[in-house]
Amino acid sequence: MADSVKIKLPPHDPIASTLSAADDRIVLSHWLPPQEGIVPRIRIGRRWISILWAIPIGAAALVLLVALSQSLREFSSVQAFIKEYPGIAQAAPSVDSGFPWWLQLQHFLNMLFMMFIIRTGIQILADHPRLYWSRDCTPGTEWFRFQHPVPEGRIWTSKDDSVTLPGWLGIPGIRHSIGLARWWHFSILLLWTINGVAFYVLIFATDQWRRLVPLTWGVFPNALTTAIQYASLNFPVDHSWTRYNGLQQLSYFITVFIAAPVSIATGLMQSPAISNRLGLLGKVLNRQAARSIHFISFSWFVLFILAHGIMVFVTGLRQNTNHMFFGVKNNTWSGLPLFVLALAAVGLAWWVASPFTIRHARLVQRTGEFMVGWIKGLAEWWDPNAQLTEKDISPHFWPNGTMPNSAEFEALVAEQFDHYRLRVGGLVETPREFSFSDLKALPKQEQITTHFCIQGWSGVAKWGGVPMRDILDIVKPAPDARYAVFYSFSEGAAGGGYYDVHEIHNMRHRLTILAYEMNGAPVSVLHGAPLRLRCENELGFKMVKWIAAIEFVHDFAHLGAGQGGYNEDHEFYGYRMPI
Ligand SMILES: Nc1nc2c(c(=O)[nH]1)N[C@H]1C(S)=C(S)[C@@H](COP(=O)(O)O)O[C@H]1N2
Ligand SMILES: [Mo]
Repeated sequence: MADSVKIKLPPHDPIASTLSAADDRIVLSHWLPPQEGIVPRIRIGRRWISILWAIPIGAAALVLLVALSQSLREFSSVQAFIKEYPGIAQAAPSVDSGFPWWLQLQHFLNMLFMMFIIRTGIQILADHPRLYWSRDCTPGTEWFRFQHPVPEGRIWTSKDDSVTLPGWLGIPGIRHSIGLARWWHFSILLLWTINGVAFYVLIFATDQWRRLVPLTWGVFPNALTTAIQYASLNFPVDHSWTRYNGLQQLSYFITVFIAAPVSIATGLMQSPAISNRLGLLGKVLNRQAARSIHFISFSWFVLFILAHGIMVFVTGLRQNTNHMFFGVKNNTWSGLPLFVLALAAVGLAWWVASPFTIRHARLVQRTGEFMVGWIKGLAEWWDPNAQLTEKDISPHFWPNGTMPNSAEFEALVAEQFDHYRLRVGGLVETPREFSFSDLKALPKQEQITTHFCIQGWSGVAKWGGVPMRDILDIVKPAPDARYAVFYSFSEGAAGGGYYDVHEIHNMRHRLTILAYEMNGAPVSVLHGAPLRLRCENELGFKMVKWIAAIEFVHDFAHLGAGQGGYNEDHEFYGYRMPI
């Protein structure tokens, strides 16, 4: 390249030689060993109840419901009520365009996309298998978990907490494969959202919206009588070609116009760049609240898909598949083969998704970066301005990562970092070494902010340290310096030095600091002493702990496996991670 001829590149910081190459696929022997979770539990008060209870309770409730509905229908008043509200509101306008081809296509795509979205969503959840309402994620305050209680009396990192899923359930099922699951989740979600927007436009451009949008209060009594009729196993007359009954209308409406947008919004609100940007909304609907609502919305989708799937079969498979897979209103066999074909396509995708992801992990990462990298790039420019107050500081702050274990680092700890030197070099006018007291002599900045770990937990702490912009002013990066590389004293989980790359504009942000204090005390070794980065619009893994050196570079392709950081190289994360 022309510019590399012009400028003489300074040699890399010596620590760069500790970086390691990485596999382009998941090699299980290099990966975190598997660890089983437990059957999901929900906390009610102080008791943890296994969700397996839903099976007998649900079955008993179903039997009771059938018996109750059947006896209800004996009453003449109920019969009159059903006659008045037979299932479809009298005033509901009918749809004249049947099931057009675009609706069939969108329905199929939706089915295919949902398979990926749901499975990768569960995979993402398995990386921190606990749900909370409060942003600090203190162990014991969860309302849902499929992991044992957090062990006491030992360091239990968030990686220790992640669990393995079966490969048919999660994508790719492997423990701590959140990086890959997220690429799928976000890329397919982008397609799903495009499909959804096209669906909104098309249903309102035609008369199809009338199927889904209830126009009178009559939808409620009609939904009730539909439920009674279904539950009594004496189904109402089906008019799906032109009009949906009250129950269909309500459940479809909730799915399309409530659950889908709620899922998208609460998904985005789990991102540091977005949550920190939303002011009061980001505080009230903090990351854990958003994550819990995201999960509840997901549960609605799963229940809806189950119920919807069952109804397709029990209310007339041939007629239903003729509607949705062939667009005809008759009793021929035309739709069924296409339905079977569609199921086979989804089944095939289901079958290959996990093995493909394990084998072609780097490809999944690259494709994901291509699909949604631009959205992440845009989000990086959002100004993360959310600061909290002392009373928001979390009583518990999950630790994460692999601790340094070199003799060099131990010696530094033993003499309380007296001989610690932070090297700052690379493409800068004045490379420098800072002693710990040099750094402390610079103006100190304090901030109370939320930490967003990619795995799902969050925590609030007060950080104190040196603003990166002041370091930049001292060393003066050259005009062609585009990234700052942070090298750590520690190795990553699979060996090789831990490092991470940041866009230089993020280094000038007023909340980007090299923290040496946490909650008013020196940062502990567990949390990154002597120095750890705070960069408030990125996910936690980008905030390197135990910083040994900072280097400014034009490009990072030559570092490690070239992906822009240790987790990017080894765990297939993206180097821009504001979402
Ligand atoms: N050197 C180094 N820095 C690291 C890590 C690591 O493994 N090594 N883990 C990262 C991750 S994934 C997170 S969430 C945060 C955790 O910081 P904490 O231990 O203070 O919570 O540190 C980040 N910095
Ligand atoms: Mo993390």
